[in-house]
Amino acid sequence: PANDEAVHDLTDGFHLILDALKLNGINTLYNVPGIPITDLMRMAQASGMRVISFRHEQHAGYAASVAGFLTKKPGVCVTVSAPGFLNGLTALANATTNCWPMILISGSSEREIVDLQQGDYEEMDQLAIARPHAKAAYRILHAEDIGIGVARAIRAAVSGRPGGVYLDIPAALMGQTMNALEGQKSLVEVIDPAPAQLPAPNAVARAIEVLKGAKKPLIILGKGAAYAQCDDVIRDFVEKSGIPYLPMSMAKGLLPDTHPQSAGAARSMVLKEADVVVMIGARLNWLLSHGKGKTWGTAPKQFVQIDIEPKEMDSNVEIAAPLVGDVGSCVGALLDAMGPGWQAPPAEWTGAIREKVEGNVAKMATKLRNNNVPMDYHSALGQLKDIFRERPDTILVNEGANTLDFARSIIDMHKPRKRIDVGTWGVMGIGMGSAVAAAVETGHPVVAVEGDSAFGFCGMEVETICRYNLPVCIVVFNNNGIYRGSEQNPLGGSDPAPLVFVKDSRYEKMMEAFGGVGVYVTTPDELGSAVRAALDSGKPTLINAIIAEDAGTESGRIGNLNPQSVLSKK
Ligand code: OXT
Ligand code: ADP
Ligand code: MG
Repeated sequence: PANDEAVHDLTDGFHLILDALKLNGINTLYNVPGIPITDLMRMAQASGMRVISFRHEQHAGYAASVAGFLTKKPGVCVTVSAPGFLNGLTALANATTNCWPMILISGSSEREIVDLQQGDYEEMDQLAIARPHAKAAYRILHAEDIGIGVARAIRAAVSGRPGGVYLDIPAALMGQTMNALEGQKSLVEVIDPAPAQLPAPNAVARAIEVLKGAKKPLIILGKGAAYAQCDDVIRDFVEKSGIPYLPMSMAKGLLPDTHPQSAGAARSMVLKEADVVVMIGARLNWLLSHGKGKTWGTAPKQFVQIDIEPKEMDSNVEIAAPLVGDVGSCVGALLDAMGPGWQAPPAEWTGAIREKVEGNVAKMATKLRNNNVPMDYHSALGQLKDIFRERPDTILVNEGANTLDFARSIIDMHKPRKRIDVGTWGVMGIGMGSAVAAAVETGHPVVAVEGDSAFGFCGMEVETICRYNLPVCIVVFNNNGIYRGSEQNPLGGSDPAPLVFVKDSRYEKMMEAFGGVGVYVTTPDELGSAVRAALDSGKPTLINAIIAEDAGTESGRIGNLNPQSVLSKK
């Protein structure tokens, strides 16, 4: 055994991992503790890091991914081996799909035993399993490699198209020792982890030519544009060009949804009629009907696309003017190249859009003021729309089907990166992890508007919210089920239909169980008061908002994606 003095000169894997993260500005860890990472989490907290422990790794992982989206630094999730790792992997895959930087660090069993499949405690070849779901996957076997291993993980997560990175840390690594001074020297502070990527000048010139030829131009802003945190440049480009813009859901608020150039309330019309479409940090995936078909009308279209990922170009349709680079540099270059005296788009185009927007907004407004009991989505969300206008710094987390789709179009966002939702996969269960990360990373209050099904995927994390006393107000839109709670078992047996839950479930009591505030509301006024009270107090609150069972539609606005049986009609 080393004498006291010798131990003083030593560092170990535990400390090197934490020091490497802190050296790179990572000061928060989202985790679920257990063998072999328990002491790592204790030491992290003792060293001044913020350690947020969840009840299930999936939510710790979603929190890390949302931290990545909000901060442009990789959010870090730490899990135990095999089952904990797999729980976290869902979130890592989701981060990669959404292009958000995240690092999943999982403890693992000993290689010698795993590789011979000798049945170790929580044995699993985690590195191999993570690789196809991550942007990169690494394992560190020696304490002296921790500095480089963490640096690689960080750079891989945030450079180019951001994504999820897996970092495997075998249990034995944490206990390995080395000379403290040598250890400190082995750490790497990543220099310029996400370097600017400038577009080629001829690519900029080509894009300007295409834009100049447009009679009905349209800008589409995606969550890559929100991630880029170059809000002023984007605003200048939109305003100087005079081109109407359509925000994808998590790009809402990049410019306020009430901006006179917003075409959000004329979505179908602008997609059909536009002749030149400038994509900024948005992909032509399913959410944009792959850039073709009925949604896009019959008029010929040209696309200008700004993306940091070269392979994104021509992924679904031809891109007339690809601009490969980071959003800030590309949009900045377009702004410069536009020069003075840029011609605004024809007034027939912008005027027609304005007319459509105003018509749709007015039509919507009449639905938002009803006082039906039980509430419908419109009357409930009308209240929340007012609250977000009054308190524009509040972060909205949103999931469900009808709850998601109605909230997206009804609640205006007024500032960038205030809306976090189900993202590219349309995944349920992101709510509580996202709410925790939003509160922890920004300090702003959070309102999580959750379908009752969506909430069920992550509901146990209300304990986490209470434990850390976070300013999170959860509103469960309780319609007794998935899409609608009114369905019956066609055979009339005692089993309920597959989509329905226990009637009149008292979700608010879950919050009370952990010391938070629970409220049961049935009217729009009660809902509005309860949310305002929650935001004023900053106390963890769950509002069980009763929505009419039959107010929703199958799959919200994407019912067309359900396969149809010719044999049975719904
Ligand atoms: O222009 P038109 O006329 O077309 O009108 C559009 C806009 O112009 C207009 N608009 C406005 N009008 C007036 N004023 C304003 N301000 C305004 N703004 C817009 O409104 C319309 C609509 O506008 P929008 O939304 O922009 O346009 P549109 O056409 O909808 O856009 C298309 C899309 C595809 C971009 C958009 O719809 C979209 O982003 N959709 C995302 C959908 C999505 O991801 N859904 C979630 C998944 S659904 C399903 O998979 C569910 N599951 C299965 C499951 C999942 N997902 N995950 C896991 C892990 N397991 C299982 C489950 C279990 S949902 C679900 C649970 C559901 O039940 P809940 O209880 O949770 O929820 P409830 O349904 O509430 O019961
Ligand atoms: P949305 O769902 O909002 O349409 P997507 O997730 O489909 O957005 O698209 C985001 C796109 O933004 C991705 O193709 C990604 O490569 C790109 N992206 C992310 N960050 C940047 C950045 N800083 N600069 C340029 N492109 C980026
Ligand atoms: Mg529901």
